Amino acid sequence: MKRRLFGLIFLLGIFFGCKEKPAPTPAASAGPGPSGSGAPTADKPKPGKELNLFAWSEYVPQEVIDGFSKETGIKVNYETYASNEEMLSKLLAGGTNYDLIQPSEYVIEALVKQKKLAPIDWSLVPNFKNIDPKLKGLAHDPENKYSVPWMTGTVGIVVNTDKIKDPIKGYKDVFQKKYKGRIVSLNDSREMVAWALEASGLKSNDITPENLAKVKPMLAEWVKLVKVFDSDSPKTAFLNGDVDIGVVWSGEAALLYQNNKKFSYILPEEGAHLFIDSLAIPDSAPNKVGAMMFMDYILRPEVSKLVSEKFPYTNPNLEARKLLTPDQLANPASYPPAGERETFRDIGKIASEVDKLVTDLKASN
Ligand code: N2P
Repeated sequence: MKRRLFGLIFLLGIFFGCKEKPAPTPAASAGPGPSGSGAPTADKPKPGKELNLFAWSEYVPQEVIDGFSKETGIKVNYETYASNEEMLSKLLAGGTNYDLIQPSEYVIEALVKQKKLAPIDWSLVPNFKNIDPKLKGLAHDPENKYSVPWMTGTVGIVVNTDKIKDPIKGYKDVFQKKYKGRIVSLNDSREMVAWALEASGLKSNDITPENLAKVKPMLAEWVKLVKVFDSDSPKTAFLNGDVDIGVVWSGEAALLYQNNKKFSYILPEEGAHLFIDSLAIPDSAPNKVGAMMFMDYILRPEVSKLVSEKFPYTNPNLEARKLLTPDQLANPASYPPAGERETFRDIGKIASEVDKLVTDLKASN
């Protein structure tokens, strides 16, 4: 286990530490941009027979995979991960054949800088038009060349209000001694460091050696209070009655709220951030055409609706949103009040320090 973690931190260090590569020559598959007017080619490029999808756990409904396979005859192999860093370390270690990955914005930003993603041929992904324009042209993919938003969301606090009566407003109210052994937390170093920064009045992207040293004592206290670290399915600890409070992905919170209104969702008052998880194609992908077909398939409103039903994050597909029920749209975890929220940025080589800090604190607990 230790060796694996060391390997992960080492790889992240090398990856994020790399200098930006010089501008690439455009890939042969690059087609017109989403707003381009390139004429469709007469012969459609042919996909490979299999598609290797490497995506977050609890995020891609089997029904969607089956529907795609049935229609196209392409077999989908779905492998899961529970953090961006886990995905990156496997991708960078090589020896894999991933056609599609599903990173968050800060990892897309890093992968784009490192020229590790294949440009998308938008003539094969016309349904990109369904994506909320507010999610286009953002810092991680300014020219919309490499990524298709899957879901967006926030990270917030869930409270079982049958069990906890105190008002809970922010991270500091969660990580209190009196709740020791009743807390679930995402098992995610970048997230935890961001919470501690926000709880210290700093910005989630202000990750410097000094700021890491500043939040270390707070994080050391926090990890001692946590009963369950789980990024895959933190809702389970609530449903089993193992915990009464915690910090989780908004989609997990939405499922809890759907199950029982006693599970309330609170955006931390110290500051909440937004994540944007997108599909992207590694430059080494053997089946790029199949990957783009999958992108277009999940962008169909009726398919995207299935994703929202199973995993109720914030759907970035405006046409799909029209198909959701008033109840789904009223779920406060799925569709929180609008607000200016930061997204994580690529922080370069200090990413490995973030991982090491939290990993070490957990190990010494
Ligand atoms: C889905 C995880 C959501 C990913 N299980 C948050 N970036």
